Amino acid sequence: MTMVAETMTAKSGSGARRLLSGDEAIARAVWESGTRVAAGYPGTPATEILESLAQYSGLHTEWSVNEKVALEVALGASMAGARAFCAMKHVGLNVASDPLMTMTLTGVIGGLVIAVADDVGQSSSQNEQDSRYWGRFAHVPVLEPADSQEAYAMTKRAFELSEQFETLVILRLTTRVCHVKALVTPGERVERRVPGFTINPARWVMVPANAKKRVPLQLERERKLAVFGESFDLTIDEPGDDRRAGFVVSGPAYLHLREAFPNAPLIKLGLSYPLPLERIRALAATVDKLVVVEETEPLIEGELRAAGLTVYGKDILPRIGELTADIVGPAIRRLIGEPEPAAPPARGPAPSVFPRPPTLCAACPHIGVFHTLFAMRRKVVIMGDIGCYTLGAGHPWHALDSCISMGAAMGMALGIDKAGGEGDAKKAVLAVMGDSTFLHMGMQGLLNIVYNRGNVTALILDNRTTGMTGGQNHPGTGHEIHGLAAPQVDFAKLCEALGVKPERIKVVNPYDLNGLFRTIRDEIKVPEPSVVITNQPCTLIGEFVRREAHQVLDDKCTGCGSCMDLGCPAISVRERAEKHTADGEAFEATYTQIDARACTGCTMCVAACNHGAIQPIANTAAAGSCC
Ligand SMILES: Cc1ncc(C[n+]2csc(CCOP(=O)(O)OP(=O)(O)O)c2C)c(N)n1
Repeated sequence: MTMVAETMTAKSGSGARRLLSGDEAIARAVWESGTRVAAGYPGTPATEILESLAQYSGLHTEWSVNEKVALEVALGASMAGARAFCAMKHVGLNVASDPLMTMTLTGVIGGLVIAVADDVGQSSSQNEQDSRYWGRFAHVPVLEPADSQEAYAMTKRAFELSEQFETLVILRLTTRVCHVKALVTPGERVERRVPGFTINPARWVMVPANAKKRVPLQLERERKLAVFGESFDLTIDEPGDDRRAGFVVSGPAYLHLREAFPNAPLIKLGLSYPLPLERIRALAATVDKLVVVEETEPLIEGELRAAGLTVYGKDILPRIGELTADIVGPAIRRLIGEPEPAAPPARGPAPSVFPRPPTLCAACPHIGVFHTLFAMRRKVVIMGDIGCYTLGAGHPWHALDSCISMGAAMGMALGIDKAGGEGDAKKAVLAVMGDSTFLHMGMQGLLNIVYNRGNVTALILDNRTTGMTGGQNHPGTGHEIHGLAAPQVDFAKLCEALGVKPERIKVVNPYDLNGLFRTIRDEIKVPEPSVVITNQPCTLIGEFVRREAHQVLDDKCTGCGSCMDLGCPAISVRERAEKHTADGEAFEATYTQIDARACTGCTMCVAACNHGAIQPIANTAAAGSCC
């Protein structure tokens, strides 16, 4: 029973159909559901949910410092009887898993929905994982939409379920559902009265004596949800007339299966946990073979086998990446002994696309850092982290030796420092991370370095944004989610508060390559924790000031290629030629050029060039006209 009273004071909405991405559709549904508090931390492919939600009024939206905090904010709001929402990418739920695993015991008051987006196919993530496991682990229901309209409808139902069963509900998304646009028919916002928090230690103080009493309730809730799932109307039975195979599908896999087999009987799971076992058994009894079509892990497949059903799944379908009709169709045709349809007429050779590896932007302040670290490569090991700066591991810098999880660089650096040993372990240890990453989970690691007397130099790359996910604000930017002014963290003072000595904290301009080199070189020599903070903004945010573009002067360029080593994408090779040194030794000279449209005049290449061959375009033009 919910304590939340619905007041039905609807605000303006729109019945007209709109083309929305899954993320936008979820935001709309969250708003319409009368949600009062929504929190999250950016992460592809979920970022746009909160970005979109922030444009609605009538609710508090925030970028929290990390996903654990976001979930705790949502729980607090729910405890006060408000509907609450939380969005994150799949790895974010790992971070939030600690409160998750106890919230499942307390349950919720106001409806609480977590949208968790799995990056199936790993377009922008450090791993591929299946968040549906959290539903099983935490004993909470999991809803799996296949497209934007379903994402919208299921979000609304998720709030209702959450209040009906007093449980948080997981809305499991994939990249395809989040980013593909489809037509959605939105409704109107329904305002809801918030009763406020009621003190109730037996419910909210999860000391063992209280928590133990909640476990049977949690299991009973799960049993009731299983019964409910058998008649849940967003789980759909589609009869079909082909009896050779019947399918159990969830999420966007449904669309791929339907494209490959329009007439196959199937159960499309809306609630994919708990499973509607009786409905699935009924389907199994009417078909020759039962096939589970699910992306990534053989989760449903395993549960059906455990329930005594004979099923096919990952023995015929891939376990990695997205499924498509081209993958599903042939695999199932082989299973049921159906010949492949005649191949469509050849369309000629596929157009070849020049491979373009990801790279840092022209004038990105991180370029100076990795150029500098490359120069001292033989003397340092560099624990890296996750953000735009992870590209420092790639060509031409090769100056990042790890990337595991957000904030991990600090702890790993200390581990390497303490382990000692020979070889690379004798080098100075650096930890590199971005400003958002530092605030997300890095600062605890720095505190740990200080506390345990580690000898690590931490580089905090403060570009005043969460660059990797498209430029979201965080407590270091001075702005909140709506772009309004907010208290701004002073990174130097924060590091001092964490115990780093003031004289060991240096703030540097990463475009000043010599100054940066000297600062890092000096700090790694000191046998105690030190911090180097870079202070130039990301080139893609409003704060960045574009200056005069530069060019390479042909008569001064020796073809040494030093400017290319910088890795700025505004600089490219114009011509290669065989040259000879004074000793007659042959070498390949690399004459370069600067794309004036991309160049922002950051001058890093001016410092990298030893021959004065790079100058502002205006200067050289002026010099020319003088003559
Ligand atoms: C637990 C977790 N949450 C979110 C993400 C998505 N993500 C990757 S890097 C990053 C932050 C990058 O910002 P910052 O540290 O400021 O570095 P920048 O990209 O600006 O260089 C985020 C949010 C993630 N990989 N893991």
